[in-house]
Amino acid sequence: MNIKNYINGNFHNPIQDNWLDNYNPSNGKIYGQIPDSTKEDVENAYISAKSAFPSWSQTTLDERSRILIKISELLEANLQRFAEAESKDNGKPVSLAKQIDIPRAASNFRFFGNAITQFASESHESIGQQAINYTLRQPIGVVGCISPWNLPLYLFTWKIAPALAAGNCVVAKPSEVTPMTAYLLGEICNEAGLPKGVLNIVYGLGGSTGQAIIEHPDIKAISFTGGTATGAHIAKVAAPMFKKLSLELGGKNPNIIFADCDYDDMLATTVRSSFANQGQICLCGSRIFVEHSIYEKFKTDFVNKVKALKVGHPSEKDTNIGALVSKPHLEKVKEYIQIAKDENGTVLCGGNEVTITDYENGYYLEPTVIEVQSDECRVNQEEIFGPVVTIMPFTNEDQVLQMANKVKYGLSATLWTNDLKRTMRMSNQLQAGIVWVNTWMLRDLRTPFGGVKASGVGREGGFEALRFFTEAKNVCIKY
Ligand code: TXE
Repeated sequence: MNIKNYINGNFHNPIQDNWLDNYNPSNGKIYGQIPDSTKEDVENAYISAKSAFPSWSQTTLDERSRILIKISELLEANLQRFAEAESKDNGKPVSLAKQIDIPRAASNFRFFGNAITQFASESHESIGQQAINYTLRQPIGVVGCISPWNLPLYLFTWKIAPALAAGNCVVAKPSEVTPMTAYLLGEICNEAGLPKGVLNIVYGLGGSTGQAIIEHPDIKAISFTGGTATGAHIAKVAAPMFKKLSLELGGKNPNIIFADCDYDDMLATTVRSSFANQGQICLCGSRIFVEHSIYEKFKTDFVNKVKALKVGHPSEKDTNIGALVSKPHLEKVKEYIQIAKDENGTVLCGGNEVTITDYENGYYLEPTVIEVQSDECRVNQEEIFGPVVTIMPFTNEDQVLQMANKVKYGLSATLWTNDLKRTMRMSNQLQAGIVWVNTWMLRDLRTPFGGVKASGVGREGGFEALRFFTEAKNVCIKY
């Protein structure tokens, strides 16, 4: 199936007629092609967005909200089709896409469709100066949204929905590795009555299509989720043009387990926070630190549970771990397992590729647990972004806090304890944008989402996202 650029409400071949292959990770086969879009395609998308802006930015909140909620309903009505498409493109179990990716993509549209009706700005009376100030929150114009391959539709819509709700028009690019559900979204937007040109989706490589978006002089804001190196590059390109930037980048998140936690809950959740989506979630707790007194017990129980996870074809109902997203990514993750061995880490389970009958060329890897000797080894410092976690014991709060913070990243942290004072102390001191206590990935879309240090700048979610996608203008009236 060939994917086409979605520009001005229509589907177009790329101007140069160059195409890229699209792979199915579950069997390693090419199953379609996507546009290898150039600067000219991006320019067309921009022109379409620019033409739609005057009208869209003046559309009533009621009307914008109605359309966004309609998109959400149509996504829900097409759950099975979208979940299967996401799984085929990404390798994730269909069951996961059905339970998480697609419902959350629908929630993004519903949430921001509602949120915009509640978004208000401030007014300040300058007492004694006979003046009143009020702040306008105006849409920026044409904005760029660039998303990664791990949660394709979920993260794509996480940017697009607030951008549209705030009255902007969008030029968006999904990852070239997982373009399919973005393509299907175009059809749904038409069906929902989103006016032509309000959303434009171009497909292609980061270095060319993505680059054309970030260096476009009139695309004034970029919302990006992806690797830290790409984020740094985008910041460099965007800074001299004074673009607004929201960058959600990599993570190497600590999962800190104290002996006083609810053990069974912790164990079940830790399996999930380690290996959900084949470990390809920026929020996964890939560094597990366990209090010394329960370390040996945890090690045995955790490894047993991980060994019981079924690696299988994404369409099978009992599959826990599907395929990794691409061959190069599989190779990257395998390299890290070798690095761990070279660094004297002990592979407690996993570490090998898995061959599945009839799908021998799929990108399958066993969930892998590595016991490390030092928190400073490479596998404990660098983002692997696959089904690989490290474990090591700690003796006290100060020590684990220091280890948790001693990485370049700062996206999320998970803490397992029933000690309230310790919870408060540690939550204050963990260098992260998000701290989960006795849970993981429990999301409320009103909360700020993003990281510190090399995990990015800016916050998404709730009114933070609506603030990002608007410019504040103060009007001061003397009376
Ligand atoms: O991401 P890229 P990659 C991490 C993870 C992974 C690593 C690299 O560790 O192994 O990043 O993954 C677009 N201008 N994360 O290489 O390249 C690209 O086309 C504009 C964590 O796949 O950052 C895609 O749409 N755009 C992350 C998007 O950026 C450019 C999720 C992300 O791809 C561009 C994914 C450019 N010059 C990977 N170059 C998370 N935070 O969840 C690339 N792109």
